[in-house]
Amino acid sequence: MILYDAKQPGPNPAVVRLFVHERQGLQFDVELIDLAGLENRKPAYRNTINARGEVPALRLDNDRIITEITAICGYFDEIAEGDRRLFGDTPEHRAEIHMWTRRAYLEIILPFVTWWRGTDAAEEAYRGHRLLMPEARRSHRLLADQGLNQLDDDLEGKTFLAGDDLTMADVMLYGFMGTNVATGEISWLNVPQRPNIAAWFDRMAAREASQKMMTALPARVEN
Ligand SMILES: N[C@@H](CCC(=O)N[C@@H](CS)C(=O)NCC(=O)O)C(=O)O
Repeated sequence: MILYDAKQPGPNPAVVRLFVHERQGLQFDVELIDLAGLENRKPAYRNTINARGEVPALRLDNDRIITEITAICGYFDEIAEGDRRLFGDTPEHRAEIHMWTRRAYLEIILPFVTWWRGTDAAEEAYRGHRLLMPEARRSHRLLADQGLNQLDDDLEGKTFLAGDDLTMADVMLYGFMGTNVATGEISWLNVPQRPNIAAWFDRMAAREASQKMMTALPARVEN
């Protein structure tokens, strides 16, 4: 099994790395794709790994390719050794984790990523390989703030998004927020005016796995 990870700390690869470090019990090879050199947009990658030109991607032992970070993390959760499942272990818990993962993505991540895609930094990064929407910045900043305000209320009295234990929902949100706060390109994501998110963010940032997610995985993962 091969995970195509990014050489650079993009948020989507960071989500999978964070998942791998938190979940543990996984063994696979890693190949690094150079996003800065647009290796992911070249025919060799698009024709044999991911026609969408995106990273990460997972090649199974039967050569089948799985893309989309929730699908990759979900697959890893099923096959990993050990019983610390991050997608939940009962139908109710699984549903709750899916609910929070989806809310985090739709209400917060998608709006702020769309906002970011209207910046000069995004234009420079994609160099014409993605449809950017600078005209959508204002509305998506409002949407992201609305989602963050709601989450701040929702987190009152809670340790993690879906309760007392870290789950895929936290991995999803922190993978995106942590990488974007680190680059400093989205200064309004984590602010003291949203104290419950700020406390959750600090809790996440203090974890060893969160620090490791900024670095590409080694050529072989055996954790
Ligand atoms: N829908 C994909 C998104 C993956 C994605 O957009 N990855 C970024 C890195 S953070 C990428 O490959 N960007 C390079 C590009 O689009 O040229 C997923 O869930 O995995």
